[in-house]
Amino acid sequence: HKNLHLLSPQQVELAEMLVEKGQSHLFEHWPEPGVDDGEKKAFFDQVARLNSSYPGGLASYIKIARELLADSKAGKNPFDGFTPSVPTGENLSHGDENFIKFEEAGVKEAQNAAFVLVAGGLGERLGYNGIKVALPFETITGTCFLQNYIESVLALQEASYRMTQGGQKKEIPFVIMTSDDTHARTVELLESHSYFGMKPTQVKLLKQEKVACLEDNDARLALDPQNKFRVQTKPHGHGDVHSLLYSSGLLYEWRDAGLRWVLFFQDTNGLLFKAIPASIGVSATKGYHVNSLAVPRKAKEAIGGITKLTHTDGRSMVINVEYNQLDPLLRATGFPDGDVNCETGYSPFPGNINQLILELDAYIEELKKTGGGIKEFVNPKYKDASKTSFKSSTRLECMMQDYPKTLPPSARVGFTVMDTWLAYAPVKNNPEDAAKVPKGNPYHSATSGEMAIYRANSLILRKAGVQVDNPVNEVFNGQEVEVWPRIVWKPTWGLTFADIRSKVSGNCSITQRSTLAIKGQNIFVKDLFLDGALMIDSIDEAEVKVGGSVQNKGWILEKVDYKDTSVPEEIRIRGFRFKKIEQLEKHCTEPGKFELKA
Ligand code: UGB
Repeated sequence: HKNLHLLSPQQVELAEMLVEKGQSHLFEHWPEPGVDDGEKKAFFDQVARLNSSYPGGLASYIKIARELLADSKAGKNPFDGFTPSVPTGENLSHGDENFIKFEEAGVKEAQNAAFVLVAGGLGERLGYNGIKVALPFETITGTCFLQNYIESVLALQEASYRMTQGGQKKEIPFVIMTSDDTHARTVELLESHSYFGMKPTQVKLLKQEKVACLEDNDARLALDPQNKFRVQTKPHGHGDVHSLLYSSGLLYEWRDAGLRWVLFFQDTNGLLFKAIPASIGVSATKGYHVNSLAVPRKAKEAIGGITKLTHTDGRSMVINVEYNQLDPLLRATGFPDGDVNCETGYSPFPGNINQLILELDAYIEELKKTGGGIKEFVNPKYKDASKTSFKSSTRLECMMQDYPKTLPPSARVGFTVMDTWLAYAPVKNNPEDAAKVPKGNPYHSATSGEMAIYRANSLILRKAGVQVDNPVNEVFNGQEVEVWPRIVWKPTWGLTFADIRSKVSGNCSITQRSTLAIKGQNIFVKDLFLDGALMIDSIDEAEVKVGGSVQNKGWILEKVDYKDTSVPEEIRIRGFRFKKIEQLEKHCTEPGKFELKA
């Protein structure tokens, strides 16, 4: 009370609300007026931010926290009354007629889509010091994830326009959700690379705020251990993306511009855009309000399971059950073995890769009701079985894939299963943890993430008729991986399978020790024999035919240990680097037709 005169009327109101909600411990230690007054004001500035950035304000946050903490203490099962079963969805097989048909439909429809990248996470499991989107997704060209995403969206935009000639040329909106942990470095990455070729106005950044930490079951807010004039805060989770999009007004802008789809995706999946065209095609053809991308899941893999939940009262929904909840849910509902593989060698529940396609109109209608608020959860780490105190403060969290939980039964919620090799290779685990992953389960590391790009590109070229050598097995950073020929291309070269098939012909073959980089839209590979390294670069106005026999010493994969700090972090976390001995390099910088016959 002695300090009240320091505060504005709005801040006084906030202080009263906090006292009323059992939070007076936040001020108990405050000294006399005149001491630390600046800090006291800063405290209220922070509280005002925490209040305004949460739907319903702090009062609502505290109320929900008390309820969820009470449920957690009582051991209440969040799936009470629900029985899980395996849902049916669309299963796509890369390269077959159906897949090609969906890809074509998807590219046509892509100009009516907006892309939203959630990149507010620090990636604690990976432990990388930079932001994850700045990591190279492959180290032949050193292209980072963000560049790959932006170039893929631009390639889709062009391809979509080409397919609907005569229509208006649209820019596909690209949104990045950041947080205090990633915002400044994301802006810096974009600005220092001229937005990787995208117009700066086409990119929008939305920053998520952290939420207040809770120190006990009464949801008393925790003070920051470093500064007793601040509330401690932690990330609220990727679910924030919905309320941020809604409050930004972008959804209405997009609807007015005639858009139909919003695609959400994560920070480190270098394969993702190989699956995007076909999955937009599925959404458009099936008229799905919600379409989640999935891959076959190994039991206990750290990806959620897409599950049909049927309630005793008759309700049912198809929803992600997060990886830490699937096992207890199964055990509690008559599956005593829990999360295990079935006879196929995989979990019967498809694995959620958190790539969602939402139909814009239905999305707006839902968000009008919820404001984008997503059902939250709390995961306190208790000191002991009495569950009365926590080891460290906790907070409410939410996940973007929980969006369908509030949808009416009439909503068309589906999912699309693709081959893992085509669609999913995230970089989430540090080398030490990856090496401990049970044999047969994916590592989800920088090593496996990059090797997966080479495998996918090799397999796709094989399907397009190229003779690509088999891989060899090698161990990097304690992880055994398949090493395929190292092949990469720019998204403008091969966005869809039909594109790729139209660009390779004749008798082509690539040996296992080869490295190939195709960096130009109109590069046509015919009768090429590659045994070494070949890099071709061309401007869009050039048409280049490449063939003949290329043989050189090539690029060698050299092992590096992740503990060797003399090697840059983004390289040593993969366990290898390229030693460039010899290569054939061609740059076509003039418009016109060229033939390169080695
Ligand atoms: N992220 C944010 O933008 N803000 C946050 O506050 C937190 C994260 P993780 P997670 O596909 O592999 C998810 O940490 O949460 C971004 C799904 O829940 O990489 O453990 C962050 O930057 C799970 O069902 O993953 O697991 C990143 O881009 C499964 O599908 C994204 O959110 C799994 O991903 C995911 O964050 C998967």
